[in-house]
Amino acid sequence: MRTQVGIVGAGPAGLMLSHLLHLRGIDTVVLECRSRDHVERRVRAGVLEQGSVDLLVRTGVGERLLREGLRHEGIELRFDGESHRVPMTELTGRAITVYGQQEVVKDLIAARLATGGRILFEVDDVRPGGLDTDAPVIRFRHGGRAAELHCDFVAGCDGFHGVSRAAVPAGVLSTYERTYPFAWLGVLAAAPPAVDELIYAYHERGFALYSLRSPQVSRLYLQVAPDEDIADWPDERIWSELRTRLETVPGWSLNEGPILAKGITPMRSFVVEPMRWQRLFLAGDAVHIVPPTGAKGMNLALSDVALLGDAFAAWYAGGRTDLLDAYSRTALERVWRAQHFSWWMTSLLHRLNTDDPYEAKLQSAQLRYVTTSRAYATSLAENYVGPPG
Ligand code: FAS
Ligand code: PHB
Repeated sequence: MRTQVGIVGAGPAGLMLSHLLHLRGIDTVVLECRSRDHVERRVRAGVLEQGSVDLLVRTGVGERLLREGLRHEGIELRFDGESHRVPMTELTGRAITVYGQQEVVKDLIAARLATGGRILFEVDDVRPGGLDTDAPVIRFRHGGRAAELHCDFVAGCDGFHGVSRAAVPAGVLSTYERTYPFAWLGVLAAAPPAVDELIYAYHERGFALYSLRSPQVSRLYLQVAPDEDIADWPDERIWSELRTRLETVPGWSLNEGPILAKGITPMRSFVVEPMRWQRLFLAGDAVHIVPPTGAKGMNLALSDVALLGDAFAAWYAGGRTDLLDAYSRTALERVWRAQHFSWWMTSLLHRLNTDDPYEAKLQSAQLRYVTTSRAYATSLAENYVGPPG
């Protein structure tokens, strides 16, 4: 097989890059190790920054997002028996949209297949090679047969556990990481959300988040120990803990309902630099991970490939290498801003060391400052809604 840009991974990064390059007349092939059904059903992120919404809409894949997405102009911080709204749109002029990552993936797959895009699902043994030549080859197996994809460039969009990052020779990449002493237990429930906007709750037993997917479906999270086993969390225990941590203001209660999905996600901050080696360009979770407290993961992935799409387009249009050469440096500026914000939001809202009363007092003081200082609230808001598109 032959293409111009070989893309490994059909998540938001890989699919969006394929779509953006198609719009510029650049041919791609996307290699995905899971099935189409799996990637379209995988429940993950839920919040799109204004810039991500604008990107999807202006590139023609935002029609269902505009119809079904839920535009939110604020979030709520809940602590010490109080609830405080951060009026993000009033403070920044921008909003967020709640729209499940799996919906973005469905829309992008549909758009690519409708325009003749080549996405090979259920491939295995993917091995990018020749990355330090001008003729890379991705070897893989599909349908039980060995295959080769000859291309000009390889985009590694295969997530944290993918193979692309590992294709870079030892000694080239610098790794920056932090692990956290907790994980998130996430549930998807057939329960009408009892919220108009997201609630981030700080509680002595741990963090809780009340999000949603539609007027009929709630998405909720609990801070749990890093080694928790989901088998130890029957539905009733989940709802009991959510009630304890969220029902802390008079007259308010959450809505329960059948749990459709539940899982535990580890928490880590992770970046490798640079985001490029020769003809390999890394994007999204393949090259950075943030704790989801700041709702940055998917948005960063889309931001990376928006840059990469412009850089490939400049190369194919006129042989320009300046944007390709600048990709890593430019992307990392946004990545590190999001890394800091995600760490800050996580540190603010989670019980980090339950034996340290001083830490809890600092967190309460910072939460009170966020909810009483317009300047500090604006700082949170502009990081949360993301930069202008
Ligand atoms: P992805 O991981 O989405 O996509 C990579 C793709 O590559 C996958 O489809 C994978 O199957 C494929 N792949 C992997 N190895 C391959 C190989 N060897 N060959 C071919 N294909 C391969 N972010 C938030 O903002 N909020 C959240 O609540 C949130 N929850 C999350 C929960 C979980 C369990 C996980 C893992 C992540 C969560 N994230 C969340 C982060 C998530 O949304 C990512 O930021 C987002 O998926 C990044 O998109 P991609 O970079 O495309 O990577
Ligand atoms: C979600 O709805 O899945 C979600 C929302 C906000 C976050 C993380 C996850 O910070």
